[in-house]
Amino acid sequence: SQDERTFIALKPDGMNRGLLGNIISRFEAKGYKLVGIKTLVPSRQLAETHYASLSSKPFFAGLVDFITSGPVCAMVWEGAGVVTTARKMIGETNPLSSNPGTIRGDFGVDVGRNGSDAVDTATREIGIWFEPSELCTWSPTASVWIYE
Ligand code: DAT
Ligand code: MG
Repeated sequence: SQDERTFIALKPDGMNRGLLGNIISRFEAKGYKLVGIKTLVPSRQLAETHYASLSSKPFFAGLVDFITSGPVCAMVWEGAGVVTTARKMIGETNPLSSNPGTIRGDFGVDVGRNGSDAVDTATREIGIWFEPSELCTWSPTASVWIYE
């Protein structure tokens, strides 16, 4: 459905490299709609909650150190199939396995970007990072050119 939403975060490496505009442009050009965005340095508690499912992994502490080390741009994007399609646009977790044309494939960063992997994960992640009042429900005037 057209009101499917996903959570997308650009981590400190991408923010420091000035990749935010390029990444927003890709989702915008695709026809997806930005309904929430903010820049913050996440607390350890926020990071640990976000990555709770990875807490037993050997890289967990390093991952939390990294994502709390600088600014993160947290976004919510909306549109048909956005959870699955955004994952495809982002590429594989390992940038070396990511196809050219994907964000990770094109920018080759080691831990570049994160996008929800399933609709239920997306709902959980959006709830961790955003208050409902921080999300904007709107209809772009271009919708008629994007959806039948
Ligand atoms: P994704 O970011 O593609 O959703 P994930 O949820 O499995 O991947 O992992 C979250 C982050 O953890 C990922 O962006 C980078 C880091 N990570 C994953 N696997 C890793 C590994 N084997 N070694 C180091 N960091 C890893
Ligand atoms: Mg993930």
